[in-house]
Amino acid sequence: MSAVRSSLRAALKASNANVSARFYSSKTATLKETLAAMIPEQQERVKALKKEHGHKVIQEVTLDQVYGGMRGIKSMVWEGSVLDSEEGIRFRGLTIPDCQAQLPKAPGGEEPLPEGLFWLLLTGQVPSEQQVRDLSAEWAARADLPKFVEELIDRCPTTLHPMAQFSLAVTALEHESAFAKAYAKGINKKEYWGPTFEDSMDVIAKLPNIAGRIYRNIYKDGKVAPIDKSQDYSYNLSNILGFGENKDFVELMRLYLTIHTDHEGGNVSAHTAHLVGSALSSPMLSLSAALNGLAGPLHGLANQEVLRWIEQMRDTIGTGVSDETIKDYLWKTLNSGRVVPGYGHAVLRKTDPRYMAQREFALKHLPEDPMFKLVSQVYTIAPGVLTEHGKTKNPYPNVDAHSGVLLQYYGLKEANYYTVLFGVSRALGVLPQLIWDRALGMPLERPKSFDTTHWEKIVKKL
Ligand code: HAX
Repeated sequence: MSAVRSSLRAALKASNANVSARFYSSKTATLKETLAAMIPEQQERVKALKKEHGHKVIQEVTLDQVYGGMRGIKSMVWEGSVLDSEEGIRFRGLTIPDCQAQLPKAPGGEEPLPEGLFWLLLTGQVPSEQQVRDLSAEWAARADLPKFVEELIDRCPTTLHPMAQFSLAVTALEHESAFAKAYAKGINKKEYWGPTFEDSMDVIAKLPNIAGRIYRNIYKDGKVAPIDKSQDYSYNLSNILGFGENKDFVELMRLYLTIHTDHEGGNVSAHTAHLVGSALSSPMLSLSAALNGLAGPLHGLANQEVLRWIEQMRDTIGTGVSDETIKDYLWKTLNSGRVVPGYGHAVLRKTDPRYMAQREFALKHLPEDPMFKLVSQVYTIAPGVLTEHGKTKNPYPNVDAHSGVLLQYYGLKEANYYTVLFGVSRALGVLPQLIWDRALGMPLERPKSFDTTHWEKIVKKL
């Protein structure tokens, strides 16, 4: 115990952590204390792993992989989650149903709180109820935006896409970055993780105000409700959007913000956060870069595209139509050279468990909604059509195939906005890794590239 205590003290000192002395039981320690206690052991573990096995060849890489978006090349470290092509995501070993069962919930709530998932991703531990309540309170206390960021959002034209506004506002938080300030003063690299943690907590705490303000400005009256310091993160986001009174919507947000957080390291947004962070850009700049990647239609923007596509389908063919009519509509989409949004995945080869979690929610709360029924009907037909089409390696639905239908049911009908909610959640997934990247001293990321002439020479010699 005394060895643990002394390594903890050393880690806290090294991180410049401003924490009060308290008993470091795993059920009462703050998140920063819990993390600080883990870092020295993990540093030693990685050091020993590299020393003993660093020279070993992990896998061979084909030219197809080089020209194929680096698909499947095992080359990243990501502590929070691992994606299995058949089973789907596990967060620190827990499946989505495990998280729904084990993570703390709001009083009277049934869905897990994203605060708990953030804790789990960062530490690998399931927090106690009190630890999660304290984290909700800490985020609420850090939630205020600098005046100039509010004004920046308010000055954006309402025609500027919400994701562009979101990324702009997160970039502007750079002004407050503890990491950038500490770096400018010459912080020792062993201490990087401390201000990275503080920035990550700050930026996450401010996202409901940023995301909510963008929504209220573009689609409503521009008035932004204050943060309620006695409430959880998802309630506050819902309330700013204008849905705080609707308990089911708040529950949906808790589930939504939990399941969209993390999907291992190679997806565009996660990889971008890690890559930009490897240059020692602040958490604010790393996150805003990740959000720009999330805003692409092959990644997070697919949730917007799905709802538009479903609405167009409904407007063209109506609801309560035959399977054959839906099949024809799917073929029309494919034959026009477009993708079926919400279907396919770079890694998954089965239905995404994040889709299933949202489907379970819909079956419980809105089983008779005509749009849900349409989405369910597509779910039974699209995999067969995509298989017959013969291109996609995965004909099953991904996370984005379902989220819009849930949001529109509760009145959040502005599909252009949907990826912002994904972005709020994704911050909770990519920032824990950035903190670990700094704690483990991960270097600048710099893979090797060649032009095609050079690749021709290389492969001809093989
Ligand atoms: N509809 C039609 N064609 C599809 C398809 C779909 N849903 N999914 C894949 N394909 C096509 C690809 O375009 C590709 O065609 P080409 O050979 O002509 O280029 C071919 O099938 C092989 O692709 P793949 O290997 O199966 O898939 P990738 O790993 O290259 O891409 C994508 C994965 C998710 C980008 C892809 O499935 C897609 O475009 N899906 C639709 C958009 C979407 O739902 N994106 C969200 C994914 C989840 C996510 O990141 N959320 O944030």
